[in-house]
Amino acid sequence: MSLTAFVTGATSGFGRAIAQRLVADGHRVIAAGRRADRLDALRAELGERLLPVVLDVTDADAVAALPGSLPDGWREVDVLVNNAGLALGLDPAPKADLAQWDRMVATNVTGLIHMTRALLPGMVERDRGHIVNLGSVAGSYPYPGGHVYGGTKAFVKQFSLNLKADLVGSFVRVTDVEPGLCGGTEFSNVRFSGDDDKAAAVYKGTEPLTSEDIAETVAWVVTLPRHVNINRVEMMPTCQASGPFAIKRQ
Ligand code: NDP
Ligand code: 8X3
Repeated sequence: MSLTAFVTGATSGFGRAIAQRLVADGHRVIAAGRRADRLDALRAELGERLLPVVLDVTDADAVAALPGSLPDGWREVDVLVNNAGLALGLDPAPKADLAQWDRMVATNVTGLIHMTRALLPGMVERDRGHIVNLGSVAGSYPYPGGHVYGGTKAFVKQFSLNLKADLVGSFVRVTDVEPGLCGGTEFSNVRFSGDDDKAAAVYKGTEPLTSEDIAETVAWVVTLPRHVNINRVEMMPTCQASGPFAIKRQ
């Protein structure tokens, strides 16, 4: 069955790979992000089964207007992939930049809930749909400097589970995909404000997850029979594990 998916943050990393994978599998994708040139390139690469939509998920008015503003034939969204998101900084909480904290909340939490609220009613009305959220292992396991980023992803996890509680009895599904260390995206370049050497050092000597691994997971959960809901998928590369408690001894 061919699906119509709306993928936020499709200009880079996971979002782009998810768009590429879903189109390759015969689905149609509304690809959203702020960088229009990247969306145009994706459209040139993938053809008419990809619809580029320039969208900042923190623009509440633009998000609220979405259902009515999509072109005819693209309004019945089967799958929303809430992927747009970012981490900013890794300084300890007392030194962290409050503006960066606000931006993470505005994008990872407020943007994600507004997108969901905009597209969910149509799914419920059609009794068919799937919200796939990009959480993170950072939403379950603490690490120094993870403060607000991890907090936003813990929100995404619990919001996903609570959405499911409201949707039980319908055929609208909810999945939280929670990756760990994943290379080949702009995630760390953004986190370290364009310091590419610092970003590259995060992955040095590792064999991290790839965007294609995440796309594979998304492609899997959205094509399962409608009676199967994968609630959470926690993924780490083989080279990663959760750490021990920190204990400061005298
Ligand atoms: P990238 O930085 O490569 O991609 C992030 C995407 O989000 C870009 O396409 C960017 O598009 C988009 N985006 C950011 N802010 C906004 C906004 N305000 N409005 C619309 N789009 C926005 O990162 P990843 O692909 O690695 O990350 C994707 C998601 O996966 C994020 O939610 C991240 O937290 C999560 N994640 C990442 C992991 C990793 O290790 N890479 C691990 C676990 C989770 P544009 O700038 O064009 O708007
Ligand atoms: C991204 C993974 O460990 O950098 O969510 O927080 S981590």
